[in-house]
Order: sequence, then C-alpha cells, then structure tokens
Amino acid sequence: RGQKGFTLWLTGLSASGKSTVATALEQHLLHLGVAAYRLDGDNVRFGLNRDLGFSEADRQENIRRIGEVAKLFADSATVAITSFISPFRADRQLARDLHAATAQNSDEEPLPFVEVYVDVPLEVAERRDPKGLYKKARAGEIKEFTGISSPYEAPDKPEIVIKTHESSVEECVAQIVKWLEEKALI
Ligand code: GGZ
Repeated sequence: RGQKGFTLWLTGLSASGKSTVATALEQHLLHLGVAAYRLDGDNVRFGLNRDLGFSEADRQENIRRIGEVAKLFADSATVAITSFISPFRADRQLARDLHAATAQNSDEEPLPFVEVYVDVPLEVAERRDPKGLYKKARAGEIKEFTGISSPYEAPDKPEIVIKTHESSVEECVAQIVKWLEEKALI
C-alpha cells in the first residue's frame, strides 16, 4: 500500500517516558523512510497553545487543538506522534473522533488513531522527577499537577500499552513498531 498517515497518541503521567519514546520512535520511523513528526509541549505549548495553562478547561482546549493538528499531519501522509499527558478520557476520545470523522463524507478510510498508554505507576514517575515538578506539586508550589492534585484517567482500551519501567526505550519502540507492522500501517 502507499504511504498513508495516521496518529500515534501517547498518553501518560509527567515523567512516564512519553517524550523519550516519542523521540526514539520518530527516529526509527524516519530511518525506515516513513515521514514522521512529533508534536510535544516544546513545539506546541510554547507556540500554538501558548495562551493555555493547566486548568481542566485549558487542558481540554490544548488536547482539542493537538487532535486537530495531528489529524492534519496524518492527512498529509505523515505519522503524527503526539506526546502530551492528555489526562482526560473524553478529550482523547474527541481526538479519536476527529480522526474517525475524516471518512464520513467520502468513501475514504478514516485516518487511523492509535492510542499508546505509557503506563508507569505514579511512584515511579514521582521517583524519577527529572524536573523536580512532583516535589513542587507536593509542596503546593504547583497547583493542579497531574497525579497529585489533578486527575489522570487511564485509557480503558488503548491499542498499545508500554511500560518504561519494565522495558528499555528500544524495547518499547520495537513493541510499537511490531504492532504497526502487524496492522500493515507501516
Ligand atoms: C501537569 C505540568 C503542570 C501541571 C507544568 N500538571 O514533565 P513535563 O512537565 O515536561 O511535562 C508536563 C507538561 C504537561 O503538559 P501537557 O500539555 O502534556 O499536559 S496536558 O496534556 O494535561 O494538557 C510538565 C509540565 O507540562 N507541567 N504544569 N499542573 N504537568
């Protein structure tokens, strides 16, 4: 089949390993000759979404816009790899629905949406605490911090579950790539 785009949607706690896996996966796909582009806090929250903070309403809008942008990348035959906490189930569902809706008024296939749950226990993420944010959140210096003072709703039926505390980054990437190959997405 010709190259078709799709979205790989990573979700998980801060310090769960989303960005690390997303970066390694992007590199892997580029080496295979597959066009891939990573959307993350660095290139989205400081630009398109710089007006948004971390209230529930702002996170909802953050994820809505990212869902729309990922859909556009996927529609341009690129693999969009998103790396955001995306803590609310309803918001991830909305992003999924946006992709499914691409098929509605045509006889084309919908753009695939692959949810990857980066599943690490809160204790692990908090022990890693690479930026000291959990410590600040525990001290009340950061309000509405995911896992501490703001909820994280784990996916019910993610397509893929990876555990960065049990597997290496390379193993996690291999697991995702194997799944994509089995579904003939790459
Ligand atoms: C969660 C926060 C917060 C609060 C700042 N809650 O580990 P990081 O630093 O680099 O990644 C986190 C990032 C989360 O942004 P997202 O756009 O992924 O969040 S969401 O999907 O919920 O909209 C963290 C930092 O921003 N950060 N304050 N209160 N993470």
